[in-house]
Amino acid sequence: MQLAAESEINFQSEIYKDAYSRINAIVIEGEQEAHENYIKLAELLPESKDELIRLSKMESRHKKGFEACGRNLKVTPDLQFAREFFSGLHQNFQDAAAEGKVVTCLLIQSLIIECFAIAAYNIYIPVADDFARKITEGVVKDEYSHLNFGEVWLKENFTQSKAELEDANRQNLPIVWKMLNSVEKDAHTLAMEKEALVEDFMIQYGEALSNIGFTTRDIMRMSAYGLTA
Ligand code: Y39
Ligand code: FE
Ligand code: FE
Ligand code: FE
Repeated sequence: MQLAAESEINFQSEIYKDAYSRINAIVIEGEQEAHENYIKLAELLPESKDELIRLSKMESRHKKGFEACGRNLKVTPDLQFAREFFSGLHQNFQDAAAEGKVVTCLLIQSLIIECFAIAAYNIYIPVADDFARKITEGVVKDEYSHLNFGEVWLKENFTQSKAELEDANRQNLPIVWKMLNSVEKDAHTLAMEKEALVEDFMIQYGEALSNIGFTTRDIMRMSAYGLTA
């Protein structure tokens, strides 16, 4: 594995900082939306309210950490870009929440977005500046616990959730591939390769679906949605 300290990455270059203004904004906006999504989930799942409020507070801390990473590099995050980046998943989460479709909300936030975060943070850590690496190492541990919440709830409610999960996967997985394509170039500037992001995402997401109760055959079928987006 190549470490940033041994590499050619110039964290002060205008090219790096320009790409960072978008990737850093995505992470800040993502953490803010994750904070709001867990508050909404706490309303939808009153029996898990305290735990979900705890997760929402972790997301706020993550946001503060990543804001500090941007300040450290003297980068202004492009939050307008980031809001557009998340708009598809954001709208689908809002629509599902309004209809009380808690399974869809959990698939979007606790499976898809958490797996996306885990993949991005795992790939970023070895190529991050020292300050951001320490922050991101702390954050990624939390994200595994958020993914675990979704896995445990969906596993316990698998039989009655299966059809809605398949439907929500079909609607939302293609959006993830579009999101990845739209940041491929900026990620590359930060020494994060799209192929590595896709691979890590698919491993996390496939493992999550397996833990919930889907068969290998189901997972193959579900993973194929939107790969050509
Ligand atoms: O649960 C969470 O904390 C997730 C909101 C954070 C999402 C982070 C999304 C990262 C995507 C970055 C793409 C970089 C190539
Ligand atoms: Fe987070
Ligand atoms: Fe999270
Ligand atoms: Fe390259």
